[in-house]
Amino acid sequence: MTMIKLHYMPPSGNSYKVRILLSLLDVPHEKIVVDNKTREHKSAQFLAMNPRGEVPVLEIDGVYLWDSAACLVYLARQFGGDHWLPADPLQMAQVMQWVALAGSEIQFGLQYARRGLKQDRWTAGNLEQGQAISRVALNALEGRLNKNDWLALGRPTIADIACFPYVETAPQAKIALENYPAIVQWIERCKALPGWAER
Ligand SMILES: N[C@@H](CCC(=O)N[C@@H](CS)C(=O)NCC(=O)O)C(=O)O
Repeated sequence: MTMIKLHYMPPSGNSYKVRILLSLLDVPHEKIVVDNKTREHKSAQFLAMNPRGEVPVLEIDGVYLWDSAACLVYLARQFGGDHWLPADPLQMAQVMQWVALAGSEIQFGLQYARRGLKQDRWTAGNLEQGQAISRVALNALEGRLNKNDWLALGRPTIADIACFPYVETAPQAKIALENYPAIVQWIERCKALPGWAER
């Protein structure tokens, strides 16, 4: 039987994406907390698992997957049949364009602006720049969700999971979601899915 371990930090939004899918698919796994206080994720031992020194890392029978997007792809295809990430090339690409948004404007805008405010650590521009990048993502999401319940394929997929954590915490990046009513409704729709993990 495949042994799956999630190396994560409880407050990490990128780890939360993986926790959501593990929970939705009810995949047996072990959780290993990485100690942020001792900067364990920058240790030689951790860097051997993930050269970027970040969580999450998903360990599958001794194989290490880093980046939440890779973890979602693996779990969806291994345990979710065609539901969360279909094998059909066109459908897969329609899901992956939103996963790509999560790794670009959402990370460099919403995630880093929030982190800057919480930790006073600004690695990719100041608050104003972060908020401007965030709005590119939020406008794309709002435009899509205005006319659709889900980001891709008319059903929940890893597109929704990948975008969710840092969109939900947009107010912590000092971006009010009141101006994005379709996003606010989508957040509630996601949280109502059976098996959705608590933050
Ligand atoms: N693109 C990566 C980003 C990972 C990332 O930013 N991880 C953060 C936690 S959410 C981290 O490990 N930060 C530790 C640090 O920067 O010291 C992913 O999606 O997994």
